[in-house]
Amino acid sequence: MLVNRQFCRLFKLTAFARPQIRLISAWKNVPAGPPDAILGITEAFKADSFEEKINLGVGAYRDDTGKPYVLPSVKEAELRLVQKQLDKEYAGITGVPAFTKLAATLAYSPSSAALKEDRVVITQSISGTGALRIGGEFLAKWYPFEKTIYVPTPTWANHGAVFKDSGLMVKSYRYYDKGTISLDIDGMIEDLSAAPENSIILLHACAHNPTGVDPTPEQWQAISKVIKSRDHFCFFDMAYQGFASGDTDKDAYALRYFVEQGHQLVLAQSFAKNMGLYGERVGAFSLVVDSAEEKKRVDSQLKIIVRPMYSNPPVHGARIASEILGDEQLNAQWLTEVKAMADRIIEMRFLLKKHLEDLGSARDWSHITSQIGMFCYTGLTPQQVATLRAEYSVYMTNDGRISVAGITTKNVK
Ligand code: IK2
Repeated sequence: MLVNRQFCRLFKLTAFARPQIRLISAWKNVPAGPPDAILGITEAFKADSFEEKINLGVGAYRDDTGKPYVLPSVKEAELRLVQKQLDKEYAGITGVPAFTKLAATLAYSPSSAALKEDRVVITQSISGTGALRIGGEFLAKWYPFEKTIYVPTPTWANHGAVFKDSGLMVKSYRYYDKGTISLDIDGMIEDLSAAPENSIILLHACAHNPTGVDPTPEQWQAISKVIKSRDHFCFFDMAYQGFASGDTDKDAYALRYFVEQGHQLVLAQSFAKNMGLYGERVGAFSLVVDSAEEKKRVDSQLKIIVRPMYSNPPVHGARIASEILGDEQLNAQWLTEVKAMADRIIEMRFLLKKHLEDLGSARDWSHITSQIGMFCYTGLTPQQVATLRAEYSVYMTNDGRISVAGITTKNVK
């Protein structure tokens, strides 16, 4: 029945019979979508009443008490910001300039020729996901060849959706060998060679999510060679700089090597993990271009892409990151904190492996300690994952990925 407001007033219908101007809801045919592959696990975890439940789903760092960790350097930076009594004016479309300059230096290194020659275009982004999206949109609009991006199998669960929604075609290349629990370097090289020339190749700069398996420097060199020989274009995703080895320079090896080799590339950076700024959404998207003149043109088009999406980015998190990166003493402190987070994860890997062996597991668990970064790709089957969840309240993604940061000295056993 069509019920209008006058009718409701007349018959004193209020809360229980809401006035409705449509006979049929506009959303009647919207089907329920599946829960997010990663964040859906946190929802299920929260609903579990078992006291000793463990969430190894989402890739967010926890301290040894299992609590979210605010880095002391971040707390100090926030105190300094409060004392500065800054205003809350809009940032420009490409964000806080001090932040983007420092973010580029962190990624490409202070001695980067591309930076010195003013050939790096950069914009602040809504964390790493936003950077990937800006990159996807830019390539979909301006990449002059076939707009297909090749992502590793497996890859972060959100990559496909981000790039597809940006307007790119998404295909995959072999990356991980389940049999050897290591990099399928031959399969990867073969697939990159077989991809049509000028394809876009997504590369995880370090701490590959979800496998925790990174190429060695020699393997990166071979990858660079095949990419060059096919004139492919690289899209680096660096969401974990510092988290893999505890050293931000070491973790930027692949990116810097590719730039040195003359690859024109783009980069998505996130400060969610290495500064623990998850909810502040601090990131950057950058492109290494040919000249300072080209930089100006590309920069103008980046602005045209960002403006209708979210106008300009939030300032607080970017100011925190600038405060840390721009102050020698605070930066040194932050680097020791990044190292401590990476070291705690490494320690938990050793403990987990040791307990499995002490308990008499006949399986080879050496991959727990050979993999790096936040995640361990355990090799557990979806059925085993379901059993762990139903019978022990241990939550992880269906592919058997665990966030090692969710393990503590108290719950590891
Ligand atoms: N790229 C990769 C490879 C990532 O892993 C992430 C963060 N993923 O974290 C959640 C999880 O896998 O459990 C991102 C990009 C984007 O991160 P953000 O947008 O938070 O900076």
